[in-house]
Amino acid sequence: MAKSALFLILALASLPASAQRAQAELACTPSNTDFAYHCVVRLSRGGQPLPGADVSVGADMPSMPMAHNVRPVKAKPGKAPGEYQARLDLEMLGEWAVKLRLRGPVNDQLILHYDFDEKGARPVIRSGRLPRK
Ligand SMILES: [Cu+2]
Repeated sequence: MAKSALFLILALASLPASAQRAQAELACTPSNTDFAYHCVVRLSRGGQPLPGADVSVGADMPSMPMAHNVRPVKAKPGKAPGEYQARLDLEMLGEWAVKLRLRGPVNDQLILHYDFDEKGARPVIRSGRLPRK
């Protein structure tokens, strides 16, 4: 049991970059329209930028299930490799779960929790505690 677990860990650690999960971060600035943001998605895998992906960006509010219906938008390639641009038309400020659907060099789905305010968006950090009400 312990031996096979160790083997699994070693096997995962030696996976090539192409087999690692994609990672994403968001940088958003407010647009002239209320609750709409210009966002840049940075995709990477194994520490390297991940260009050439088909990226669609959706959003939902974890605290308000079913209350919002933000249609997923297709992101356009951005200025640098691994960057993608999308306009996110959110319906209010607060914590959103941004859902990235990736197709192409990777087929994956990533959920990013970000707090949107008048200035932009910051990742939601949870210190292992229950979410505050
Ligand atoms: Cu809401």
